[in-house]
Formats: sequence, C-alpha cells, structure tokens
Amino acid sequence: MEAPKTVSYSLMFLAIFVLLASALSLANAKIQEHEFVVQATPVKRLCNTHSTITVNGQFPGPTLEVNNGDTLIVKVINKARYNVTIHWHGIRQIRTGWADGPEFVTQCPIRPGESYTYKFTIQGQEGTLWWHAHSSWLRATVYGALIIHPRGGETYPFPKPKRETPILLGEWWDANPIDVERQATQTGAAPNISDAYTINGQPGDLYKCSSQGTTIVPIDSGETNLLRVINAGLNQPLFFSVANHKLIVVGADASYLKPFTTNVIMLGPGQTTDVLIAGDQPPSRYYMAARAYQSAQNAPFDNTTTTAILEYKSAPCPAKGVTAIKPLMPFLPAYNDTNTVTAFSKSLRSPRKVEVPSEIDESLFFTIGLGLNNCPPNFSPSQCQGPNGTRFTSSMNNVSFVLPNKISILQAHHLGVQGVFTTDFPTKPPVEFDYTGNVSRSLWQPIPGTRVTRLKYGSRVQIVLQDTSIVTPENHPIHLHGYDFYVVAEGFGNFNPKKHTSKFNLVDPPMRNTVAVPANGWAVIRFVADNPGAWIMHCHLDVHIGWGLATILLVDNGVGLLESIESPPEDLPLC
Ligand SMILES: *[C@@H]1O[C@H](CO)[C@@H](O)[C@H](O)[C@H]1NC(C)=O
Ligand SMILES: *[C@@H]1O[C@H](CO)[C@@H](O)[C@H](O)[C@H]1NC(C)=O
Ligand SMILES: *[C@@H]1O[C@H](CO)[C@@H](O)[C@H](O)[C@H]1NC(C)=O
Ligand SMILES: *[C@@H]1O[C@H](CO)[C@@H](O)[C@H](O)[C@H]1NC(C)=O
Ligand SMILES: *[C@@H]1O[C@H](CO)[C@@H](O)[C@H](O)[C@H]1NC(C)=O
Ligand SMILES: *[C@@H]1O[C@H](CO)[C@@H](O)[C@H](O)[C@H]1NC(C)=O
Ligand SMILES: *[C@@H]1O[C@H](CO)[C@@H](O)[C@H](O)[C@H]1NC(C)=O
Ligand SMILES: [Cu+2]
Repeated sequence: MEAPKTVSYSLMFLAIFVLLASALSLANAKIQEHEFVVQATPVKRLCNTHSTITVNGQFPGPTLEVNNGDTLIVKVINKARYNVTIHWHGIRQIRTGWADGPEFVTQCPIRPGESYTYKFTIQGQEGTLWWHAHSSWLRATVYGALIIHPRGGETYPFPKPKRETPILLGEWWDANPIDVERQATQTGAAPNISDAYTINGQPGDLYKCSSQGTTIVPIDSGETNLLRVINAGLNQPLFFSVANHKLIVVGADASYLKPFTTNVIMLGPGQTTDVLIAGDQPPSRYYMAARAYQSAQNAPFDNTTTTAILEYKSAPCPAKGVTAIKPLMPFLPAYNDTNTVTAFSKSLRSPRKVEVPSEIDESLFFTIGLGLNNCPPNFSPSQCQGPNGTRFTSSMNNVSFVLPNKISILQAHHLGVQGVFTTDFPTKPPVEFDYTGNVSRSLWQPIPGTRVTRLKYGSRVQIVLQDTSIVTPENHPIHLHGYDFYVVAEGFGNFNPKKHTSKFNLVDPPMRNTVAVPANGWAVIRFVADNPGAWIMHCHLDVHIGWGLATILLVDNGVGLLESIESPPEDLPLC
C-alpha cells in the first residue's frame, strides 16, 4: 500500500505548489482604480476655441499604464450633454464582454448625468493599446493611450529603452465633430473632412496659430526612445516618419513583432505600432510628421501634415534674439503610395513560430465596401446630397449594419429577448461578382439589417475580408473586438482559395486586432473563438461605421464557468 500513498503525497505537494504559485502571481498583479469624467472643456486649436468633450479636462485623455495581469476599474461619469461609452481598444475582455463598450452592442449608452464602472483584467497582453469613446463621433476627442508593461520581473524582448513616448495621432475639426456627423447623416453626403491632424493633441507648427503648443519629444545622444504610435484619427489612414532616424518596428496592436527597420510606417485608424529610435544623429531638432494615406478615389481628404519635434537634450541653444533652429523635415510618401503600404505590411512577422489554427471549423467570406442608396420617396433632395442624388451607405456581405436602440445585442442574447437581431448573417456574399472590377450599378444598394454570425465556443475561424470597388476601392481598417487574430495573407484583386490558400503564412504571421485590408484587395484572418460574448467587427473609419460597415460575431459560452461570460455588472446602463 506504499505506492498510492506516495502518489497522494506528491499530489498534495503539487496542489500546494500550484496554490502558492497562483497566490504569488496574484500578489504581483495590481488593481488600479480610476475615475473618468466626460465633460465639455474649452480647447483652443487652429486659432479658435471649441467646447470640446474630454476626459478629466485633458486632451488627449489620461494615459493608463498597467502591467500584464493587472485589473483596471474605471468609473466613467458622464457630465457631457451626449450619450457616451468607452471602449478599451484591443483588450481581449476575456469573459468580461460587458466592459467592452460599443453602444448598443455590449451596453446601452451612459446617459448624461449617469455613470458606469468598467472592470476588466489584462490577460496575456503586452504593448500599446488605447481607449476611446464608442458612441457617435465622440472619439474624435475622447481618447487616450493604454500601455501594458510586462508583468513585474519580466522584460521586453529587446533592450530596455531609456525613454518611452506615446505618440497619439489624431484628427481635429475646427467645428463640433458631433455637428459634422449629424450634418452628414442629414444630407446623406460624405462628412466634412478634418482641418488638421494632431500629435498628442497638437497640430504642430505647420498650421496657423499652432507653433506655441507643438509637441516636443525628448531624446539624448546614445539613448533609445520607444515610440508607441497610435492612429486615433477618426477617418484617415496615416503615414508616419521621423527625419534622419530609422524606425525599428518591434510591435503592433500589443503583439510583438520580429524587429525590422524602415523609414516610414502606415497606420490605419485603430492600429498601433511600437518603434524604437536611436539618438544617433547630430544633437539638433528633427520633425516627426504624419499625413494621409488616401486610397479612395475622387474623394476629398485632409491633405495637411502634422508635426512634433524630436529634440536632443544636448542640442545647442539658439543665441539670444535668434529664432530656434528650423527642424529637418522627414520624407513622407505620396498620399496614394500604396506600394509603400504593401511593402510595410508584408514586413510584419511574429517573432517566432506561432500556433495558427491549421484546421478550420468556420470558413467565412465577407465583402466590405461602400454603396449608394437611391433617394427614398419621402426624402427631400436636401437629404440626398450623395453622388447623383443618392445617400452614402456601406455594408458587409450586402448587409448594412443597423444597431438596435432599445437593448444591447449582448443583453438581448443573455436574456433571450427575441426580435432584436437574427443569426442569419451570410457566410459568403449572397451574389458572387468581380468584386474589384467595374461593378454593375444594380449591385450597389445593400439591405439594412441587424444580422449576426453565431459561433460555437472554441471553433477555429477563418474570415476572408474582401474589398469591393463599389463607389470606390478603399483600404478599410477592420477591427475585431474581443480577439487578436493572425493575418495569414493579403493580396490584391479577388481572393481565390485555389490559388491563394497554399501561400498562407501559417508559421509566423503577425497578430493584430485591426487589419488594414488592401484597397481593391483582400486579407485573411484566423483565430480561435475562445471568448464568449457579442463582438462587433467593424471598419475603424467612423464615417463607414455610421453607414453600416460592421457586423457582430456572437460567440456562445463553452462548458462550465471558465468558458462562460460573467454575469452583467449591477450598474450596467440600460436603455
Ligand atoms: C461643413 O463644411 C461646409 C463647407 O465648408 C460648411 O459650410 C459647414 O458649416 C460645415 N459643417 C460643419 C458641421 O461644420
Ligand atoms: C497634398 O499636399 C502636397 C504638399 O504637402 C502637395 O504636393 C500635393 O499635391 C497635395 N495633393 C493633393 C491631392 O491635394
Ligand atoms: C498618385 O497621384 C498622382 C497625382 O496626384 C498621379 O500622378 C500618380 O500617378 C498617382 N500614383 C499612383 C500610384 O496612383
Ligand atoms: C453620376 O452620374 C453621372 C452622369 O450620369 C455618371 O457619369 C457618374 O458615373 C454617376 N456617378 C455615380 C457615383 O453614380
Ligand atoms: C462599366 O460598366 C458599364 C455598364 O455595365 C459601362 O457602361 C461602363 O462603360 C463600364 N466602365 C468601364 C470603365 O469599363
Ligand atoms: C444587395 O441586395 C439588394 C436587394 O436584394 C440587391 O438589389 C443588390 O443587388 C444586392 N447587392 C449585392 C452586392 O449583393
Ligand atoms: C441616448 O441613449 C438612449 C438609450 O439609453 C436613447 O434612447 C437615446 O436616443 C440616446 N440619445 C441620443 C441623442 O442618441
Ligand atoms: Cu471603411
């Protein structure tokens, strides 16, 4: 009878060890509590002062810095006159979908005068993410960085940089962005383009009245600065570059990458890229700059350039009475330089071999693109100011997504409320056509609907995202909530499984939460549906979300508590 005893002793020791280890890692993890007051604040930019919606009176809003494993508790108090919600962009929200934030998807909006406390734990993520409003166009000014450091005692997979600087690229309207959005909704036309881009809230000294506040980024000779670049712009993919300094790309969307060197990066709205720059140039002042990558054709865009100044601490001071040294300007690609975008995107690789699902349970094919609605009979011409008297629209698989307005999708699912959505979102385009060719006008008008895709817990999913040339081809940054996914392939023209499947990178594809699908092209993503909840997948150009370029992946609970979504918090806003 000796043997069983030994087994039970060693089992006991194992149990004690496991308990100790988890207690230790819990002791390491911290709980951070914050209060976000959403409020109108006077902000002066481009010579004018606007009553701007901010968080805690800051623009951009506060930077949250946490370690992997920490829990964030953020009480959002709405003192503004608009409905608001906050989304924690790229946080997986494992089992905590109620804290994800998109209005009418995982919660009803926080109404003026009310509050809601978001609570979630960061699990297995490191790098640069951000938070932003996910309600109307409020995120134009309601956003900030969310930086996840490694757990205590763990290190970056590259030498620790001396400094780290969040670089938030934004888009500024010399108007109330909510009015810009409302005007477009009324007229059916494209919304006004922005008046400036910003770096950390400042347009920089190439714009009128803006030299005073230009953002200064410090560096010193011989040291390294980790730039955590975030495209928080509302509608515009952006190129970013630093004069005379190489960018060593080490991460994107809070996933590490095999480091590579480049002069320029491109970020679609929603994307982040971590780059190291070395202080290896003569001590001086250098511009870092961002401007548009524009792939839509015949569409007006904001063609201005935002700058910040990379300043060496040891840079010589200008003599008295002499104006500061004019910084050197970096080379930025032409607005339509798709080749540079493709070369950059093809350089992204995971640091090592990763576990990409090789067998697929759910193979989905979603077209993404614009459309035009004929003017409805009861509309006046002033409401149909899109091309040739139409109204702009947008869709995935010919479904133009409509949000519910009396209950969120997640709550309707949780409570079994019928009639809010249907689970018949098409798994492939209802009509097959030459997606990137000259598309017949009869295919341009999609059908509005709240249709979702239901996925079993743990299913291995592949989605082909195929741009269409309806109205115009365009690079759409498609963002999936609740998940990171591998981008296993990208290309131009029509996706062809026979031709393209064998070329998938199933070894070291990059992991992202937002993929910039090539204009007149496609991207293929793969992930395991291991996080139950209602997850919106949408174009991160806010102009396109409003037109319906979104859908929902509804992931069922698995077996047992640990594979099921938690109960909704008691203060969850209801409609
Ligand atoms: C949009 O631009 C037009 C033309 O410049 C201007 O008249 C209008 O006031 C702008 N709309 C808003 C909401 O700022
Ligand atoms: C955009 O601005 C640049 C100068 O910054 C100019 O060379 C270019 O022609 C402009 N392009 C368009 C399409 O307006
Ligand atoms: C980019 O636009 C310029 C004119 O603005 C045009 O001459 C050039 O051919 C375009 N390049 C590409 C790659 O489309
Ligand atoms: C608008 O109508 C004109 C003239 O019929 C045509 O050339 C153009 O292609 C139309 N534009 C769209 C977007 O349908
Ligand atoms: C696109 O197709 C329409 C009819 O389907 C035709 O009138 C038009 O000329 C075509 N345009 C091009 C550029 O091929
Ligand atoms: C979308 O559906 C509408 C209505 O059935 C149809 O007229 C149109 O051709 C469809 N378009 C595509 C791309 O399937
Ligand atoms: C604010 O949210 C409520 C639902 O909670 C909704 O009924 C109302 O229409 C929203 N207001 C606006 C201006 O969207
Ligand atoms: Cu889009």
